[in-house]
Amino acid sequence: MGFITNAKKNIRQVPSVENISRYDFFHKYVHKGRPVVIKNLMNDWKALDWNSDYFKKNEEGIKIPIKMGDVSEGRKVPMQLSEYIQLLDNYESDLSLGKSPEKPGYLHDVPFFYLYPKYIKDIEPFPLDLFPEWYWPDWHNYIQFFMGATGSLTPLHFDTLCTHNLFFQVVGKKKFILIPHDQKELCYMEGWRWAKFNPDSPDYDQFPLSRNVQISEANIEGGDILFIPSGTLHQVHGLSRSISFNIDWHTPQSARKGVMTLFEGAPKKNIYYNFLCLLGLNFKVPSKYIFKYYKSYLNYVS
Ligand SMILES: O=C(O)CCC(=O)C(=O)O
Ligand SMILES: [Fe+2]
Repeated sequence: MGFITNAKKNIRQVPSVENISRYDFFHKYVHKGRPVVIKNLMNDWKALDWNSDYFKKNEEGIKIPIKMGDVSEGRKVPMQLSEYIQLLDNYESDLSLGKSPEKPGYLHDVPFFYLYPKYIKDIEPFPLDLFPEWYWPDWHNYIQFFMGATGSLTPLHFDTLCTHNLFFQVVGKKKFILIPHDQKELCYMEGWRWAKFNPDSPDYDQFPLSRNVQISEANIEGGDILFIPSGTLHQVHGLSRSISFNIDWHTPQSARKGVMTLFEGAPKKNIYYNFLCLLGLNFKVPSKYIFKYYKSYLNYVS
C-alpha cells in the first residue's frame, strides 16, 4: 500500500485556459495573484519548429554563458550556441541508448533576443496584450532564455525582484512546482531567494514546517504560456529537452511592492532595479530612457 503524504495529497493543478482577453487576464489572474496556463497564443510562431540544424546553420560565433552544475551556484562556461547544441544532441542520444552521460550544462537566463535579434521574427505575433503598455516598444529586450536537456533542474526560488513572470514554453516539456510568496518562511530560505526545501522529494524531518506548504503544479508543453504571480516560489524540471523563455515584468503595484522589499532583506541592487521599474510604470518614464540602466539586471538575475 502506497502512502500519500499530506503535501502530495494537496497538490493542485494550475488551471489552463484556451486564449484569454487582456481584461480577464489582469482581473482574474494578475490582480488576484493566481497562476494560470494559457494555450493557443503561440500557434503561428515559427519557433515551435526550432531544431538543432536551424541554430547550427545560423551560428554567428558569439559565446554565451552556459551554467554548469547546480544553477543556484551560477558557475558559467562560455560557449557558442552551436557547440552547446551539439552537447545537447550527444547527451540526448546517449540517454536514448540507455547510457548515463554527464550533464551538459544549462543555457539559463540569457538575454537571447538582445544577443541574436534575428530570431525575434520567429516569436511573432507576440501577445503584447498580456503586458502593461510600458513594455510594448522594447518587449524583446526583457526576455530571458532557457535551453536545456532532459532532467534540467532549477531549484526552488522566487524571482529576485518579485516581478510577475510570463513563461513561454517553446519546445519540449517542463514541470513547475509553485508555492505562494507568503509561504516562503515554510520553505527554509537560504539568502534572499533560494529555498533549501525540495518540494519534489520532501524531507519533512529536516524541514518540518514545510509540511504545511500549499503546492500547485503545472505541466507545460510547446505552445503553452505559464503566468507566475509576483514573488511565487517555483522549482522547474525539464521533462524533456526543452527551449523556453520568460519575461519578468511589473505592474505599478508590484513595482511599488518590489521597492518595499528593501525592508524584507532584499539585496540593495534589487531596490535600484525595482525603482527603475517604478519610474517607468508609475511615473510613465518611457522604457527607452530606462532600459540602459536596467539592462545589467538581465546578466544579474541568477
Ligand atoms: O525553466 C527553468 O529552469 C527556470 C525558470 C525560472 O526560474 C524562471 O522563469 O524564473
Ligand atoms: Fe525563476
